[in-house]
Amino acid sequence: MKNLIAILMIALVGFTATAQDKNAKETIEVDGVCGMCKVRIEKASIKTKGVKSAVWNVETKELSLIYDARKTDIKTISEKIAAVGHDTKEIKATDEAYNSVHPCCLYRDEAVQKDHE
Ligand SMILES: [Cu+2]
Repeated sequence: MKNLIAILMIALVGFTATAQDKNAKETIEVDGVCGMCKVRIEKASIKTKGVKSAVWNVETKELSLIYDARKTDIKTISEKIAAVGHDTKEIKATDEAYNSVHPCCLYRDEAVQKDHE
């Protein structure tokens, strides 16, 4: 009987994990400095197929995501963000993409970082 309960528990946990795939929640680090960066980062995330919600916090540099894990993953989302010029922990933006952002958003520049403090 105990074994049966254990099996049921494992099955239940497994089922719950599968059910959550549709609404996977994850927070990743994304570099940026201002409200314009916020709009750019969130837009790039939301435009990624499978992403349901994306909220970036300028203070903590954290991007809170809700996405369908069957359709996309963190790597894909990170690539989309890097493509519009923002570094993520996993994927760095190319210099070309980085230089395409508004001059006040050049977050790798120390002077710009100071400006936004
Ligand atoms: Cu900005």
